[in-house]
Amino acid sequence: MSSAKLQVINKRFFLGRVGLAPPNWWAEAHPTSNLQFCRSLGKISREEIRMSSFGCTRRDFLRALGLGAASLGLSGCASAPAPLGASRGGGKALKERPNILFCIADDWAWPHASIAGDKVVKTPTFDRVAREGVLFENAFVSAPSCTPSRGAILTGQWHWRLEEGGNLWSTLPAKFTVYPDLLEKAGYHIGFTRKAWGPGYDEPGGRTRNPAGPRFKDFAQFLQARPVRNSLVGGAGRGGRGISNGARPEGAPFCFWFGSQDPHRPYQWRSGVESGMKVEDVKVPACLPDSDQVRTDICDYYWEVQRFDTEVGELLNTLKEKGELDNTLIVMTGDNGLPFPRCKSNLYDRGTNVPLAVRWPAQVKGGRVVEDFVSLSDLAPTFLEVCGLKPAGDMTGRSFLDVLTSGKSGRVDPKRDKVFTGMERHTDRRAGGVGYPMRAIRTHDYLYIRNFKPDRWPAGDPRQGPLGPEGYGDIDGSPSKTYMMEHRDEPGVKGLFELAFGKRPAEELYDLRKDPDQLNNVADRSEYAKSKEKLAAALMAELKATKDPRALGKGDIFDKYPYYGAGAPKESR
Ligand SMILES: [Ca+2]
Repeated sequence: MSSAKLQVINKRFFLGRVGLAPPNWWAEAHPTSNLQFCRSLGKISREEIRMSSFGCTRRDFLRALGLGAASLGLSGCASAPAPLGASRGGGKALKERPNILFCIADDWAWPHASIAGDKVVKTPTFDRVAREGVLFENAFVSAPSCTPSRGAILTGQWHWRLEEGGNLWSTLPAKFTVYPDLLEKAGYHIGFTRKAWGPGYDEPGGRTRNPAGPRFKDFAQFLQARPVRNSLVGGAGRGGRGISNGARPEGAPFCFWFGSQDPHRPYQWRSGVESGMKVEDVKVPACLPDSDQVRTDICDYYWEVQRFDTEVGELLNTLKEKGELDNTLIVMTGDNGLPFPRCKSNLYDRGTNVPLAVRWPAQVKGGRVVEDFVSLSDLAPTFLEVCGLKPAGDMTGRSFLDVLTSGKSGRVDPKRDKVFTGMERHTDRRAGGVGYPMRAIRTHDYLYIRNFKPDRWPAGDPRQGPLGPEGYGDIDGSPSKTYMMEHRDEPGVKGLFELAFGKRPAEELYDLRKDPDQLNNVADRSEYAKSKEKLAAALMAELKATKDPRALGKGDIFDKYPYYGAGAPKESR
């Protein structure tokens, strides 16, 4: 039976078994077992399907705001239309703080949106958010892998600072502050639905709930102003300080995380084509071979991108009905690139450059396209500033609220001329369960990658083995992967196969002015020696300044952390 067929069967099994939307993240460490997924879901149910009888009144809420102001150093009230940061004081102004709706797709890459020029995928909601807000062309994840990418978003830190949280299928130690907790302390009603931080386990890190907050069945339930019973609602929070019992206190602003599992694999084969997409119109990324099978696979990916887009559109409609659309800061983005060879789990743009649009008409002039570099680890300090709070002291991300409110397009902040990315362990599909450590600096003209262990296989070991039916485990099982493996010796595939599946030198440099697709490594060419030296120095300076263990000679620790995904030794689960 083919891998694609198995994936579809697995998806149906889950739908019937748990009665939820397809939980694709289980397949992150392809292949895994149904039993294992259900066990992990059961774990979530035990830990997170808990209700608190604690009610939060309006007075409690306002008191919480006051306490938050004292302990967190509130700079003032961001109340429209007053200038941001202006202090107006008083509960009323605090109450008028904006809501935040954070919508994150799973494995959605730039530029796969119609507003970015893609002729096949249709993303009317993203286009609207971008058109009425700000579209960022150069938004990059910290790591092109679910868990560390989401950890960086929540903590506002580079993922290499997050210890175990720098790896896929890990835990996020409780000592790392996350923005939802800070907003909750300041009186915000917080929560998430579907995929938040993860995949991984909260408990080993000392947490009693997902770092994104309490879990809710959906956005409508989250918005209810009365306690919710008999539902997937998170617990009271660690240390007894949590206040969420599912109720939205009257007048409280909210911060909600909508984590779609789209367009993570597996896909329904030919779902895109059967919905009317034409394979001949697909623009195949240059790192992939041009074949009907790959084009069909891309259409299936697009089909799930569209499902995410449609669902976010429904959330916007809900906000409009409640009269809260225009004082809600809405963000649409993705956690890493598309799940295809040399894309996701790689530091090339198709792995790290994600769509990002921000809409907040109360304070942000729309209709703008910004070229500044933004890391998704900048979101946490941005959210905090938007809500009148200061970033936590350990955050390495930098608020881009000034860019949002500048009213400008193009290159706005000269300091935002570069971004950093990195990768530790994705799957455990190398001998010894080690990762493929890399770090990169991306500027407008160059992409420089440092591979710290060039003797290892970037995409996972090629061997067949008991851990999976095929090797190269860091590449999600897919029709495109299968096609490349089966045609690896053919002209038109051979070179691309080597780039995606083969080993790589310690340094890679791509001249984006001549090679925007990042296929020709010029790291060894003398005419680039000076540029390479400058980029390498800037990269290492940032890594050292932010105490990256990999740059301090202590990077092997990342390979020693437990891996909680499929195929992991029993004792580490
Ligand atoms: Ca992902």
